[in-house]
Amino acid sequence: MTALHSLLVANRGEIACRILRTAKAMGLASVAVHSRIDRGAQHCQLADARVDLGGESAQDSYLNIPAIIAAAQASGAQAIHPGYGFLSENADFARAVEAAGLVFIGPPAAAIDAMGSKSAAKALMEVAGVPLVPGYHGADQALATFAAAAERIGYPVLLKAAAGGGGKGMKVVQSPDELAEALASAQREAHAAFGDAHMLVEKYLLSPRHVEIQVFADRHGHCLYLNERDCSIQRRHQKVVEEAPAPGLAPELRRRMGEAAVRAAQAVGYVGAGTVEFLLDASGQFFFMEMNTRLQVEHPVTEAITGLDLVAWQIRVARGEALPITQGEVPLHGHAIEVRLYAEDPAHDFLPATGPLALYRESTPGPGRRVDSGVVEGDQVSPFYDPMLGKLIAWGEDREQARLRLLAMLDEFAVGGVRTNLAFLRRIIGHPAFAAAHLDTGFIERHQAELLPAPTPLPPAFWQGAARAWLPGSPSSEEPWSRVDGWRAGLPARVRLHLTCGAQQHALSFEPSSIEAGTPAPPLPSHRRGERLFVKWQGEWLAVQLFDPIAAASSAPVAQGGLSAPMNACVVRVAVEPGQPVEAGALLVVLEAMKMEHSLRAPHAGVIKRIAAEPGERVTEGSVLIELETST
Ligand code: MV4
Repeated sequence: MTALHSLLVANRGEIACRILRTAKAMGLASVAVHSRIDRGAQHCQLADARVDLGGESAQDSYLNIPAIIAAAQASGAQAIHPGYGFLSENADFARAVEAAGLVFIGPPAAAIDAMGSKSAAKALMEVAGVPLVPGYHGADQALATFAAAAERIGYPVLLKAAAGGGGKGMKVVQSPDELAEALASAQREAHAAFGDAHMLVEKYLLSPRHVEIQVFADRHGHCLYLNERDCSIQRRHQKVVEEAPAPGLAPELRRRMGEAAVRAAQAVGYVGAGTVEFLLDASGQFFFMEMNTRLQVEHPVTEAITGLDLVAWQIRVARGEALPITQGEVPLHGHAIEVRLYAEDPAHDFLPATGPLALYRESTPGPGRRVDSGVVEGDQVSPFYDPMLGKLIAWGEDREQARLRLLAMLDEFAVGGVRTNLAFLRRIIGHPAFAAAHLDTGFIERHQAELLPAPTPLPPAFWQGAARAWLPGSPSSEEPWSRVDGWRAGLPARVRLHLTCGAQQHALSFEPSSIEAGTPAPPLPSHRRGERLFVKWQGEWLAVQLFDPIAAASSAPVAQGGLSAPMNACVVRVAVEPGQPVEAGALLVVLEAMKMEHSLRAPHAGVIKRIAAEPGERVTEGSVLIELETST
C-alpha cells in the first residue's frame, strides 16, 4: 500500500474541478496547476494550493511535462492525476512522473503504448480473443496486399491510419477501381497528420452504434466491467450525447461485450480506469475499435447508474487497494444521459466561440440532476483550450424519466454572450427519434434539418416579447424606463422602443395600458446583464439592446462623406466651424427630438469640410448635417 495524502491535478476546466472535489472528499491535500490566463479559473479556487505554469497555450502550460513535475515536487504532491486530454494518454509523461518518484493516476506506460497504435492493438486483441472487424492490419503496405484483403472481406471497405484515432486519416472505398487512389491519398494524409503513413483496412460497417465498456483493474489481477455507454450521437467524431446503459442491449450481449473488454484490458496489463470502444452493428455483432487509457469525459453516466465514484476508485487503485466488489456485485440501476455543452456556433459550422460569459446560469440542483462544469458567469472563454464548458447529466428510473429531466435542465440553463450548442442539444434530446432511442453514428447527419433549423428573420412575436421584457414590472427591467423614449413617469402617451438583436432591428410603438393588461406578448424568459437583455427564443439566448440612433450614427463609418441626422429633429446648436480640426468624439451638433436633446459627435478625428445645418432648422432622418474629412 502506498500512503497518498496529496494530489496534483494536471488539467483544467470541468474535469479538474471534478477530480479536486473527490480529492477533497477523500481528505487529500490538492494542488491545481494553471496557465497564465487561468489564474482565476474555478479549478484554481477549488484546490488547496495552485502553481502557475506560465504560458497561455496548452503547449506552454498543461502540456509542459517538466513544469508540471516541478510543480508537484515544489508543492509536495505525491501523485498526479492527468484527467482526460492533454497528457492523459502520453506514455512519456507517465514514465516521467514515475521516474520523479511520483504516482501516476493511470495505467502503466506500457499499457498506454500498447493501445497507442491501432494495428499493434488489433494484433494483441486478436490473440486475446477480442472480436475484430474483418480486415487486414499487417506490416506489408503494398497496394496488392490491400487489394487482396479488400477482395477477401468484400467492398465497401474502410482505410484507417494505424497511428490514427478520432476518425483522422479514414477513407471509405466503395469499389476496387477506387482503391489505389484512396490508399495513396489516405497515406499522404496519415503521414501529414501523424508522421506515419501505415494503414489498415476493414470491412466498412453501415450505421453502426458506438458502444463502449467501462473497465476497472487493480494491481492484484482483478478486472471488472462497469457496464456500457452508448455514445453513437457524435458530430465529426466529437461525442455530443452519451448514455448508460445502451438502450436495448440484452443482458447476455452486455455480458459478452463486458467480458471481451476485460480480456482486452488484461491483454495489455491494464490498471485503473479504462474504456474499450466497440462498434455494434444492427445484427448484434460487436467489434473492437480502440481502447482509451484514461478517465473519459462521459464517466458520469456510468457513475449515475452504478452509484460508484470512479475518481475515488482510481485513487484507491493507485494506493494499491483491491477493487471493493466482484463482477456480480456491480450495480446497474436506472438510466443516465449526458450532454456536452460547448462554446461553439452551430449556425456557423460549429466554429469554437470565444469571449466573456456575460450570462451563465446553471439549471437548479435536484434529484437525478448533475452538472459538471468549470466556469462561472464573467469568465472568459479563450481560444487556447477545448471549448467544452461542462456537462449536464440526468438520471432516472428509466430512460424516459432521465430524458425528461435532462430536457428540464436544458430549459433552465441560460448562457449568453458566447454562442453555445445549448439549443442544438435541446433539439436532439427533444427529437422523436432520440426519444425512441433510434441511435446510430449517423443520427446527427440524418436529422440535421430539424437539429439545425435555417436562420430566419426574427418575427414580431419575438420583438414584442423582448419589448415586454424591457418594460417595468418585468423581472429583468431593473433600470427604470427612463431609457425608453416617450415614457414620462405616470402618464406616457405612447411607448416607443427601438430594439436591436445582432444585425437585426425593430421599432415598436404601443400604449402602456396594453402592457399593463398583460399584452402585447407573453413575456419571454430573460436575464438583464448591463446594457444587454438576454432573451430566450427557440432555445437560444439572444442579446437584445435598446437601439441608440445617436450612438449608432456616431460609431458607424461615415457614408458618402457626411454625418446625417439619425431621426427627424430640430437643430439646437452647431458646435463647429468649417475648416476646424476635431478629435474623435468631439461635439458637432445638438439635436432635439421628442423633447430630448441628442448630441452628435465626431466618429473619428478629422477636419470639418462643410456644415449643412443651422440652429432652428428642422431636419429629416438621413439628411446630411456635416461633412467631415479624415485628417491624413
Ligand atoms: C468504422 C466505421 C465503420 N466501419 N469502422 C470513426 C472513428 C474511429 N474511432 C472509428 N470510426 C468508425 N470506424 C468500420 N470498420 C465507422 C466509424 C464511424 C464512427 C464510429 C463511432 C462513432 C462515430 C462514428 C462516425 C463515423 C464513422
